Amino acid sequence: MAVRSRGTKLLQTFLPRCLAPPPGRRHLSSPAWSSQLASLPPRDLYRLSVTDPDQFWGSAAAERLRWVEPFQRVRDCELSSGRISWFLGGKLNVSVNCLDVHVEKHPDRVALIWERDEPGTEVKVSYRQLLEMTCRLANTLKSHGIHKGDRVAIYMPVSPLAVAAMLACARIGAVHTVVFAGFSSEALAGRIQDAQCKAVVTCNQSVRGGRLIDLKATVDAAVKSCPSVQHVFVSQRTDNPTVMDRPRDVQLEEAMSPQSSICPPETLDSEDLLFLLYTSGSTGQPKGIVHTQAGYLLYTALTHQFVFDYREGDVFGCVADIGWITGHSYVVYGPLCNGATTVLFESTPVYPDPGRYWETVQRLGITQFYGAPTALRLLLKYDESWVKKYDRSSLRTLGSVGEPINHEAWHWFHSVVGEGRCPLVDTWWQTETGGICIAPHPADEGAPIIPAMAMRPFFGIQPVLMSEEGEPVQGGDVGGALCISQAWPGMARTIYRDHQRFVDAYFSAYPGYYFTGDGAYRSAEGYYQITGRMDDVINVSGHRLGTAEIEDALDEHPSVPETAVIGVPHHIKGEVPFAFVVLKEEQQEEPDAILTELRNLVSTKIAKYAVPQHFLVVKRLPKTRSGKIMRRILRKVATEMTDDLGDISTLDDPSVVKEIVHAYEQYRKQPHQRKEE
Ligand code: 7RM
Repeated sequence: MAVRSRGTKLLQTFLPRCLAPPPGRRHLSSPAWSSQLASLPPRDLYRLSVTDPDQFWGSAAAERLRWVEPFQRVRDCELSSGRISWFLGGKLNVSVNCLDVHVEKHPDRVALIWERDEPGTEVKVSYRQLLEMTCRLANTLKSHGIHKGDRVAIYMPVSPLAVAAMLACARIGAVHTVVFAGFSSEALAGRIQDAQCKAVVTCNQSVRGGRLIDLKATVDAAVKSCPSVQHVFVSQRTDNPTVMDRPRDVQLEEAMSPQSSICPPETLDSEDLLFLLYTSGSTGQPKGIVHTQAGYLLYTALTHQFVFDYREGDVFGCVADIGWITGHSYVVYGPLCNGATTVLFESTPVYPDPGRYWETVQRLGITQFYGAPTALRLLLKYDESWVKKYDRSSLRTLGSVGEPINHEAWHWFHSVVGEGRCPLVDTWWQTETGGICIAPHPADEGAPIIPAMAMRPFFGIQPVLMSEEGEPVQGGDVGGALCISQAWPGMARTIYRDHQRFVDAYFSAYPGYYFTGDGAYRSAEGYYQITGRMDDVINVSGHRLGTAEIEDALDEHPSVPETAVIGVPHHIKGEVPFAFVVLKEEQQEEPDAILTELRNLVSTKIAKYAVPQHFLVVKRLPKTRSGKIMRRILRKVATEMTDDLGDISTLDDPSVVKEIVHAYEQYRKQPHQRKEE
């Protein structure tokens, strides 16, 4: 039974007086948005959300989510200590909100369209089927000793079973941590160990771009060093056999089939953990970002509706992998909470040819297409006929995420793909923010969209730009460090088992504010443009990588005393890692074999995409007297901007600069280096 909280009533008496919608404004038709809020223009909703967050979020949570017990208090947040709680005292179940509520109303509506690697072999899963699959999987987990609070690693490609595994965890109150199925066994093991996972859910193989990848073999290698893992559940994605180590290994489909298709949902507190997702920071191990139940779900549902102008009957196509936060929020939780039909894209943008995305749009009738700039930059190199030969008239909104979108890609996406008639939303957000924070609001008719600008804060988001002195910068046409001054329901709650690291990373640079790590510019009109990372995190094809992680992997090589990795621009991937490597004296003459070993090290320790595109062997690194590597100088060298090195007076020995510039010039002369660009 749905229980309404006090917020709804409050809002209904409050709204008509102060925020009457202007006449003639289009009604935003979303099935789950029932009150007068629905008829308000987004601009007025934004004002309400920042002037009275309790009112706004309280009503939204009461109306949009089904509660087992109503919450007693909308929020209790103190940014300086990283204490963030929303909808206190409320009890609910996320899987009920994503499944059961829709099965009651429209059991046969398609929940998932699994766009499998091979074009034309898509599989549709209704809400009823997804609920049954989720319950069977949940009962399977329970019968193998997994209960509320236990952590479960999901190492699977995008598929209905992967979604069911996430929702099955949510149903029984287990905490999932999805690990991108391209990560190496060591990266997987590190995450399993940090989270102390009791089980891993995987597939025998994955299929991508026509190629098979042995996921189970990677899991086997990983769990050797993970004593917490009691079971590995293996789904059969391909017909090829897998070595099973029973009773540890459990064939998933076999185990599910005798299970009941009903699983009573666990009642969870608003602030119980929903999932962990590991993400790179500027130092140390990846951080287990913690998201909780109600606030996260509500925030993804509202952003999914408003930013993409989602309406009932739409086919929502976010092509992200579920291993990234974008897949969590806009393939799974946001769309399913809204009762949408969501596409699971298993393939690649160029398989079997560069028309794949648009052929899929035509075949599935996709209405919103949400992708990454790196893929767009790759596709725009091909002839426009790859786009134009497919009917894209179903498209209504286009979206971009993951990194700054350059003007060329923006215009190609908007004019060629969208024929100039679909709003293109550049959406800025992070693993830590849970959902989109800055983006145009296409549902707000008449609001301008300026190319390549993330534009406007979402409901409840108050961006602040900070000067180098740590003071808020006022006015327009200014830049600074991007912070957010008030808590919002979708934000991360902590770093798993390391709250101090959470406070240090996000709340101590500018006390009282959430610091994003990104720089931004605010135009005279008050619109925001993200300029990129300010810390030692680089963004390869939209995926975050800490330079420290790569350095850690390289430094393990016995012949390598020291390395420094920076990001350099790349025309397709956005950025690629560039490694400066110091070799032991005796190795300096013949570095090629070592460089090959270094490439392998990074690939096995992290993932293939983390392997530096460039290696430059140097005698020593530029350091300050306190021993800090001056990456700024390395960046200038690698981007060939040595005319303007800035202040090098703090360098311990300024002659090192000449040395490195010389090494770089030699490197540039090697013919094989040039053709890689
Ligand atoms: C959703 C996601 C977060 C980092 C973030 C930025 C960069 C993401 C944009 C962007 C410019 C954008 N989560 N970033 N979106 N930069 N414009 N629209 O990507 O945790 O993996 O990465 O990605 O630097 O801090 S993430």
